[in-house]
Amino acid sequence: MSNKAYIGLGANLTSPARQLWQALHHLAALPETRLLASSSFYRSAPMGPQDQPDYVNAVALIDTALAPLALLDALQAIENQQGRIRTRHWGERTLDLDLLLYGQITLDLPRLKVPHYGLKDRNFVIQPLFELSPELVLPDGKALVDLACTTNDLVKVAPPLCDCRTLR
Ligand code: PH2
Ligand code: MG
Ligand code: MG
Repeated sequence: MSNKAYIGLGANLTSPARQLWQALHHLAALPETRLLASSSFYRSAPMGPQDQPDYVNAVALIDTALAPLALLDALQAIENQQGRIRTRHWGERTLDLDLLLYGQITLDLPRLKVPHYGLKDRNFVIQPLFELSPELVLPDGKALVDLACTTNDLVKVAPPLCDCRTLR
């Protein structure tokens, strides 16, 4: 194992918080992977089309031996298992799992860009990431704390999962 990866979780359909809990269980059950921590769950207004429900977002930290593309396949399998249907761009979804960071690796493949392209300008990613790892430094040398959001448009909706061993 020993590749630390951060996964962004988001949902705005069919009991979003329940979708996130279920996704955490699925992450914990991935082969060659341990779920180390989850942030709190945060509610926020939708980015993109406004005629869709609010989102619930969180970030999980895993330790994995899966290579980045194998991990991406596994994340997409979990999305599909939880009824993901691809509709419009930035549209509503039962579950979105984004590979945000994989150690200090930078990847620019047709299927996968790491760090995730939206990481730096989405409060619903930065805030839960900061909750988990306030001292995080991105592969480009930028400290997460310097991206910290000034607006406070996220509302905490669930306490942090302090002990991820209950999900193993
Ligand atoms: N995801 C989207 C589109 N818009 N808005 C919020 N607040 N949170 C999301 O996770 C989100 C979004 C598509 O990935
Ligand atoms: Mg996304
Ligand atoms: Mg996605």
